[in-house]
Amino acid sequence: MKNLMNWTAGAALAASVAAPAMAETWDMPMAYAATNFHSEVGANFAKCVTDGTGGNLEIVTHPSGSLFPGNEIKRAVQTGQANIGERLLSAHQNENPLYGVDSIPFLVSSFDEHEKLWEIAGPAVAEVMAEDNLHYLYSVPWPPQGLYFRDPVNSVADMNGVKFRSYSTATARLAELTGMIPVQIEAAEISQAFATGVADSMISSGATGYDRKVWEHLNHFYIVDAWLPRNAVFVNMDAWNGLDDATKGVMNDCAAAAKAEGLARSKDYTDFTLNGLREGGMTVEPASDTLVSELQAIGATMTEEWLAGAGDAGKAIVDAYKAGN
Ligand code: PCA
Repeated sequence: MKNLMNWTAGAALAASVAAPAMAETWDMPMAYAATNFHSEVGANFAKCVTDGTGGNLEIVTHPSGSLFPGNEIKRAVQTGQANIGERLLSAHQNENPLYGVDSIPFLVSSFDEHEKLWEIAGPAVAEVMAEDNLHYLYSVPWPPQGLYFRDPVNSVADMNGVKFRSYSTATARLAELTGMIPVQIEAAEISQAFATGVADSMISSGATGYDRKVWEHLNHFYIVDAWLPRNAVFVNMDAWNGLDDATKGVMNDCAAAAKAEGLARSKDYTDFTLNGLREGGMTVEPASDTLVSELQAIGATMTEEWLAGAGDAGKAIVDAYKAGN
């Protein structure tokens, strides 16, 4: 109900918006399937802006990587090939470690902890985005990340040589440190990757496994709550600067509503999708104590590596987060 009211408030602002000289349409590339909650929230956001500007700024979403594949969306918006887009920022950690602040293993394991971290880290990430010619609008977390395997896994030794679908710098590093073979694959392609044996495992949320019906190929989901990565929505900086204040106001109100709706839906989707994996025939259980402690040791290595790369800015974020907990 609260979310609905936020959306209504965003749309209600519509009436008071002064009309820009010419109506514009902005294409919004998104990487995940139209039925995924991020994509649905993005579609609501687009409608909120379209309605809120009386159609003067129409935003049209293109889910499933149909306009640009996931790994090209950030560059497309930076260079103005698209004015707005959504992307999993941690896939760009190689460009700047701060993009991977949401993927430090075991730093946070719940939505509440994650939101606290993001309150501290978000402004710093927005600054990095501005250097990349992007204006940050809003972001939404995925549910906690767990491990998917075809065969049972009780320890890191069981992972040796397994082909592992990665989606970011941290996921690829996790594969290396556990002796697996990382293959970077966008979510839109994973059903095919599992069907053809290009990969036999991944780390992801219950949401992505459920959305892609991975029970057709994989049998085990181990709950480890490694981290909660975010999808961010951002605008080409020049396009943003070209908007009048009233339109920026509508965008900001719609972004705030989208952020709130996205967080609520991500939380709701967590148990729903883990149950969906069970109904699909998968075993869903906590990882063994051995596996948890081995993964924590690997997580400590990855945390050190991240801190070494992210320098003072990264250390300040982690210190501030830990001080508040
Ligand atoms: N799903 C996305 C990223 C994190 C998640 O839960 C994916 O697997 O691509």
